[in-house]
Amino acid sequence: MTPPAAKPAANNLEAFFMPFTANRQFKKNPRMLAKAKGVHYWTPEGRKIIDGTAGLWCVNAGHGREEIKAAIAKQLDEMDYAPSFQMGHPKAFELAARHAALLPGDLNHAFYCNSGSEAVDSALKIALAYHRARGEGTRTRFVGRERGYHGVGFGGISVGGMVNNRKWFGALLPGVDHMPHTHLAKNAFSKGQPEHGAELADELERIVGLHDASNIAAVIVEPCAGSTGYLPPPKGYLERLRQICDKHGILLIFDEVITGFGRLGTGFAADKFGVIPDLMTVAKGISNATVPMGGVFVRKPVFDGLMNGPEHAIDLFHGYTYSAHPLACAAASAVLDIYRDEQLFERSAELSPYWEAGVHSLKGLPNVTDIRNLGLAAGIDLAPKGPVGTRGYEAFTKAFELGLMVRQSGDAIAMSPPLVIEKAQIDEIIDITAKTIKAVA
Ligand code: PXG
Repeated sequence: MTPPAAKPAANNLEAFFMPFTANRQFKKNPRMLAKAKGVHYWTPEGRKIIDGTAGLWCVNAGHGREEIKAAIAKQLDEMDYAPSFQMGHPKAFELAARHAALLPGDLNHAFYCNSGSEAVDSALKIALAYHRARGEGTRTRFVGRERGYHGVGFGGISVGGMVNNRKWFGALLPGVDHMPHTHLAKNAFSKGQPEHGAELADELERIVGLHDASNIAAVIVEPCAGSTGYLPPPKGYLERLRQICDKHGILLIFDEVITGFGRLGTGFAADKFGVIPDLMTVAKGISNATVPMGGVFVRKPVFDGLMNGPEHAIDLFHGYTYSAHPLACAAASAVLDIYRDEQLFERSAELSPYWEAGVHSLKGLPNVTDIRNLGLAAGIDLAPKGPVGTRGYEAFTKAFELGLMVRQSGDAIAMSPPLVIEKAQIDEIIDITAKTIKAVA
């Protein structure tokens, strides 16, 4: 059958089953984006929207980067696709070596996939296979955290802790425990890392006491929780998790899908906090969202632990058709050049105090119950009005109407502008956010 000709979007909204969207509501009153450049989007009618969220926390180097476009186009000319199973192409090896050099400590092997969700499931599987390869195959349990977001695969929703992402889907992974989240009322309006809550890491000891470490494969946390409304870790918390994992031979996985590639003013949260996980998941900023890509960075001992089988045998029975896709590798390499040449991680650090002052200036506006920030991102809690999420959704739509893109999680709004943002544009974001908050009072 000849595929039907595409109709203009405005006449044809029905067929697209939109992800994480109130489909019927959206289609009655759509918010369309048609063009993007730098830190702005434009609607089809030509209305300019400042991108307060780097897309979905992913366009760290700003939109429409010519260097990335050129690298992708060149790669497409040279070779559109090559398999990575028992074959290779140079860009994959080049990219992995560059990532290894960029990452802290001995996080020096890179496994590639196509999204953060795949990265999480890959990391969980690597953890299981590693323990089994060392003769500790009883280590099958995972520990996640309440309010954690680790994508939408069955592994990710099982270790994740966001109720709506779990409750609809019945068959989660067995053998998962959750530590408590770290969103404490007594930390309200903290600037940067909050003072209270390091002791919440000790919950891991309680879980070890319940199951015994010999049954636990790994702990996974976002070093700074993103989707739940941006929760920087309490001072000392991640250090304590690392110590407890070391004591019990449990692998520590940092999900850096949001924090990776400059969001916190360092390459990775691991650099920021001086805590090196055994496995790190990334996506989003790895390719500046141009070509979908995710990855798992693996410490040397974990990689080596999987290299002990017969040399002719496959080391890990896991991978994707598009693992290390040539277009993604070309894009990711061009992105690394931009991060380096424009010193964007450093820029993110330099702008952070200005950003912090800006977001905390919103304290005192109606219904603002907490403001949190770290690096170039922030979360603002608004007091609920009726059912959870009502005021948050109103704020999200109001901001869009006023020319700003924010993210909503329940009644919290989160912001994470591209790292190329200018101070005057930060002022504009704060100004529109203030107007939005007043408008939804
Ligand atoms: N881990 C973390 C920490 C994430 O933030 C994923 C895994 C999954 O990545 P993929 O590429 O499979 O979507 C994410 C994704 C939001 C929002 O509004 C956050 C994400 C995705 C969409 C929206 O906060 N994070």
